[in-house]
Amino acid sequence: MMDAQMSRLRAMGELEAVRTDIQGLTQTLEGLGLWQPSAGLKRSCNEALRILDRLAERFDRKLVVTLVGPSGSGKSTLLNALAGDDQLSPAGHRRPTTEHVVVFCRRADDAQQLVTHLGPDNVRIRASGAAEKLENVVLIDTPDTDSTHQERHLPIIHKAIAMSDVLVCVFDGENPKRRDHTDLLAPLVRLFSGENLVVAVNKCDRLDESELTATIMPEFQRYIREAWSVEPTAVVYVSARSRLRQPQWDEDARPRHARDQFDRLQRLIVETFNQSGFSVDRRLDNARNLRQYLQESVRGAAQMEQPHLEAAIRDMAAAKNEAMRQALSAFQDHDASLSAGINVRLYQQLAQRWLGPVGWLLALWTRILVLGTGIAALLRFGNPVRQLLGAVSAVRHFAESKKDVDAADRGTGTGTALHRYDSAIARTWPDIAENLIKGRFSTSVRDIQRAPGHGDAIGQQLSHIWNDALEEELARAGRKLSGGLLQLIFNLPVLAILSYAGWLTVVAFFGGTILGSDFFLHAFWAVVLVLFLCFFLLQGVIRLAAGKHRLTRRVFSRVRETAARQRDLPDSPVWEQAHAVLALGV
Ligand SMILES: Nc1nc2c(ncn2[C@@H]2O[C@H](COP(=O)(O)OP(=O)(O)O)[C@@H](O)[C@H]2O)c(=O)[nH]1
Ligand SMILES: [Mg+2]
Repeated sequence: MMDAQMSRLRAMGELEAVRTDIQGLTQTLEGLGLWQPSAGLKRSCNEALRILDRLAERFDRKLVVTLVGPSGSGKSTLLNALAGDDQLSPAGHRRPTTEHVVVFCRRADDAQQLVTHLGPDNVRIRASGAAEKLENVVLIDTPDTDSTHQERHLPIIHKAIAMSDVLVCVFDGENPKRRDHTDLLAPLVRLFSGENLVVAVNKCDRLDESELTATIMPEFQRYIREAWSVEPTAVVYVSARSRLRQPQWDEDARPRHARDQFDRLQRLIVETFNQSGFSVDRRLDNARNLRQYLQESVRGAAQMEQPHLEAAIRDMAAAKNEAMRQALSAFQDHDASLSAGINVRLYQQLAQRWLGPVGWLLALWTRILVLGTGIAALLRFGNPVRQLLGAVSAVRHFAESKKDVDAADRGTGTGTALHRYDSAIARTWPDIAENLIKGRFSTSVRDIQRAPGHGDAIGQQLSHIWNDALEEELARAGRKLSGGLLQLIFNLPVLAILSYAGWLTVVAFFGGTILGSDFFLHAFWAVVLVLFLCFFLLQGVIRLAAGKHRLTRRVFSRVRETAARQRDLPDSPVWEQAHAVLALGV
């Protein structure tokens, strides 16, 4: 008893794990709205989750074995033969014969779940003493499919199958390889693991005995394996009608022989399936099979897109880099004030690092730069982001408003830069979009607004790269130009004069002599002149080492390098989903 409970608990746990996996898959698919197959796959996942719900509900209940197959193949006759009651499910030539799901079970409440989910009108319960051998199994016959009531019957059949554990697929032996029948069953069969599938070729009494065993059955077995890509637990030939209590053969259509495998089928149901505890394993098999089937479907669909999406991703990255390059070159060409701004920032760096009289003068000079000519450049340069974003939105509305484009064109290099960026993307986008569409992306990707990097995102990315590069270059130049030795050399002359004048003053003071004001005026000018001289020299050195154009060029080349290295295109659904679909294929 304990063992049974433990194994049941373990099974419930595994069922939950399967459920979580399928839910994860559904969530992934939900994020792939642009990839068209995702809708259908998501539907399958949801359907599978519903089946798992049913399965969890009936975990403790009897194994549900369902007969399915084309109309007239002999499902009802087979059920009657298995039940040992000729009248259990209506069979015959006049269509429709079976209009309801017929449930053969021991007690009426064995069929309760079916009644609840299919509706009482669609279920006929045949609780019978004849079912005494079926301790743990419920047998179901399904309604006709190709009758006038097909519309009404098909949903019932689907629902019944979703609540089944084992499928017995019945084929008409006189014409077993009917494509439409195998195709009709194919999507339903996929819900079951091979272990839980039985194929019965009925009416074998109509076929020549030796042909049946030597040719028909082996060929049929191969055919089924190919059509459904599954290995059923048994493929048997039966003559259901011969096994009725009263077969009532027509005189002109008596059986051609008495050979069949009905007993094997019956044993399978009454002995194997009927074992207690058997249902838990069967159900887990089905659940695992369902998960595997969904995972394979998703992987298979994603793999089909691989070459197209890989090409699209490669081209997107290349297009972005090329567009970035063009944008940056325009930026560089046009904006001379940028260099002035960079120059001011360099002086700010140095002012912070330098000590001594030259350091004070540097700080003063930086102030003057900022307040004077520098201020406009600093603002414009200090916030390229705002300029970029303004230009982006201007260019983005290209189609709607010529006025905005004119404004962008009239603007500085940044406007042209973004314009160049967008037109570079616009040139390459149609080809990329076609590749995406070949990878079954929605045709809405043709819209240029879908192109990665189109719009604000690229402005932000650019400003990010820009600011990083600028800070690094400035820090580097600042460090190089603030070495201790350099500071010492340039401060030394002023310090020497200061010390000398100080020395003379102090010595004179203690000698009792008071120096005249001429001395101090002279000393002051000597200090000022030398300080200015040193500062001019230092400016020369700064210009040589990090001339403003040189520094600007450095920043640009660093920006360009970083931009080329950037592989990701942030906030772009197309880019992200193309990657996600590729990842599903591995
Ligand atoms: N010769 C022969 N006829 C059968 C056999 N099984 C069923 N039939 C006949 O095929 C017809 C359709 O059977 P039925 O059970 O109603 O098929 P269903 O639509 O699949 O339920 C009936 O006339 C049956 O008597 C069989 O094993 N041999
Ligand atoms: Mg029937």
